[in-house]
Amino acid sequence: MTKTALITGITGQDGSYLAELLLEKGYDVYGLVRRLSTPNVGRIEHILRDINLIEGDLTDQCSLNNAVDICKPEEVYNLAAQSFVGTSWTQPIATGEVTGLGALRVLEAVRQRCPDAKVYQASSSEMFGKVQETPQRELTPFYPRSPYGIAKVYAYWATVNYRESYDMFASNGILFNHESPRRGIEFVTRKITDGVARIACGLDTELRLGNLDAMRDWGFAGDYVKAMWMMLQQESADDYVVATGEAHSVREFVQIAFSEVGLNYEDYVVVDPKFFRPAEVTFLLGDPTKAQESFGWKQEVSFEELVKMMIRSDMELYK
Ligand code: NDP
Ligand code: GDR
Repeated sequence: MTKTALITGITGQDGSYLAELLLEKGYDVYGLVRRLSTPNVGRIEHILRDINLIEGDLTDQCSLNNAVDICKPEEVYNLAAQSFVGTSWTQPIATGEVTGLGALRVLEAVRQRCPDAKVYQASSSEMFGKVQETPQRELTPFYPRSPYGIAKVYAYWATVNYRESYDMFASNGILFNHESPRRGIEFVTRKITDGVARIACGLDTELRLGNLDAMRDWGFAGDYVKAMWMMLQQESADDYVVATGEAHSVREFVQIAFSEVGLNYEDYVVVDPKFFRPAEVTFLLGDPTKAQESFGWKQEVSFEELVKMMIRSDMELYK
């Protein structure tokens, strides 16, 4: 029997990989897309014929109700968000509306229209913020450090609450940073690989960055969308950390990226206070034991392979 899935945020990095995965598994895939002056379908251009797009917005309850009425999904993946932490200080209200309340609206649409559907909520390691223990696991207390982190904590608890209040199948994936050649250009990994490729091709002379000592647990987005799907195949809903269990600094990422094209980062990187954040999350490191033991998830792409994959892709683009 063919299953039907609705993905909010299908035009984003994760949405595009998840859509590919679900198509491979034989799903009917529906994606929610918002109206923009120019459609942002670059990441899903190659599968546009295989998926169905429904217009809607996480700030509009009617459009979400309508979307679930149209596709009657068995699985709903709520990946849509204002997902850039930096922007959450300049647009805190919009971030709260979309990233926080938006998740509640998705839960409401499912509760009212298709209560048997399983819901995946894209929760984030940013909820741990000023970390209360290392490594961070499912029971580590939250201490968000940005309006984005606050909004994700709201969405996390809304998901738990709908599970407990209405017996809905609603799971949180607490995912640590995951990257790919499809990563948005303002996130530090892609900003670095794009910048290095530009410098290597003679199009730029410097790369301006913020805190080089920030530590992140970085994995490959293609591996992480598999965990999302696995979570919804379990007997019951639950919350899981997905991470590699390895932390690296922004500086290490920069070093490997420049050395891939035979350059020394110290000759090109300029630290610019403009890219420092009002409050920082300095050391994120996840413990994925529960996801590994419950459904056998494992990381396939290593940190070094990830950096190299992203550099190769950006070099191709500029060549
Ligand atoms: P992206 O920023 O690449 O994608 C975000 C998606 O949300 C886009 O499709 C965007 O659409 C959509 N969107 C934004 N605002 C709205 C709105 N008002 N209504 C409907 N759709 C909207 O994020 P990622 O793919 O990297 O991340 C996916 C999810 O996982 C996000 O919720 C993110 O916060 C979360 N997350 C990500 C992690 C990561 O490392 N990547 C780690 C942990 C959590 P458009 O194309 O129109 O802008
Ligand atoms: P993050 O990702 O905030 O972890 O959120 P980002 O790549 O933006 O920052 C990672 C770290 O790098 C430092 N940094 C810089 N960051 C950016 N963007 N630009 C710079 O020039 C720069 N220089 C240093 C930052 O200070 C930070 O410490 C991502 C998003 O995908 C969220 O949606 C998701 O929830 C979390 O990962 C887990």
